[in-house]
Amino acid sequence: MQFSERASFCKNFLAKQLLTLMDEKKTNLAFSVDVTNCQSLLELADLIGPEICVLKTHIDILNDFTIDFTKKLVHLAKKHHFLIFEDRKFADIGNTVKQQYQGGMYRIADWADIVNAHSISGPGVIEALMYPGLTKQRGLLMLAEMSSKNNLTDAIYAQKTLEMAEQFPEFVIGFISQRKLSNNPNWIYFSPGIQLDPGKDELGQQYVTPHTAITHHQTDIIIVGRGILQADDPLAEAKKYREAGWKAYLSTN
Ligand code: S5P
Repeated sequence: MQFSERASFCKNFLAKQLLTLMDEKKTNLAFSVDVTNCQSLLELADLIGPEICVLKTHIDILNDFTIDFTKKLVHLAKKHHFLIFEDRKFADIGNTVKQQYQGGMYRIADWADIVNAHSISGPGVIEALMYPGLTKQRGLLMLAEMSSKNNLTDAIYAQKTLEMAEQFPEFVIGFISQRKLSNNPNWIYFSPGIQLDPGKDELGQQYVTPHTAITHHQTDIIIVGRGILQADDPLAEAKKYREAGWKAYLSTN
């Protein structure tokens, strides 16, 4: 089913917006802009923005963060039509997570369209994020599986995460996973651990190609970090990933 058709099955506004955006912009590439200073992040977002549907951040690795930076990032997201995904991986009890989402110095709920959470602490984490999140038209991804070697997210864990998400379709938009988990077309699957050359890094990360992730594992969005960041020409490399991801999507439709 095409992304645009799937939008009508989504109960969350942002999920519909994302699927429509992907179809219109013809990209299922998410760029993981894992750099440590604000200026580099903004320059890369401006450069790679036209190629992507989602820009993924790790706000807590920036060494010169200011709230003003988030305003500039939101401006770039509007300029290039991408959504901002803060890869915060919330994993605590609901009461703590709610404060981590709305408060502190990062004020994530104010600028991130999408955040993600581990299911390890139970559905309270979703409820905690949902009340502030829905008032700002945000969406949540649940971490059902991880890309790293010997991780603990086995098939039972992934299935239980799916069942937890099924209780909150108005807020959960999909999963961080290595494969499709359900036949319900409303879920959007984001897969990290993607490079054009499969392999691994020295700290347990494992890579498959865009083709394998989308055609064999039936995921939707490829998350690429160092595959683009460490290239001599990040823009040219992003275009290669975009093309590989979109070609694989078209081959399944
Ligand atoms: O299972 C996971 C989940 C995530 S969100 N494995 C991951 O690698 N990630 C994130 O995706 C990770 O935190 C990093 O920001 C990105 C992958 O980066 P790369 O440089 O290995 O492509």
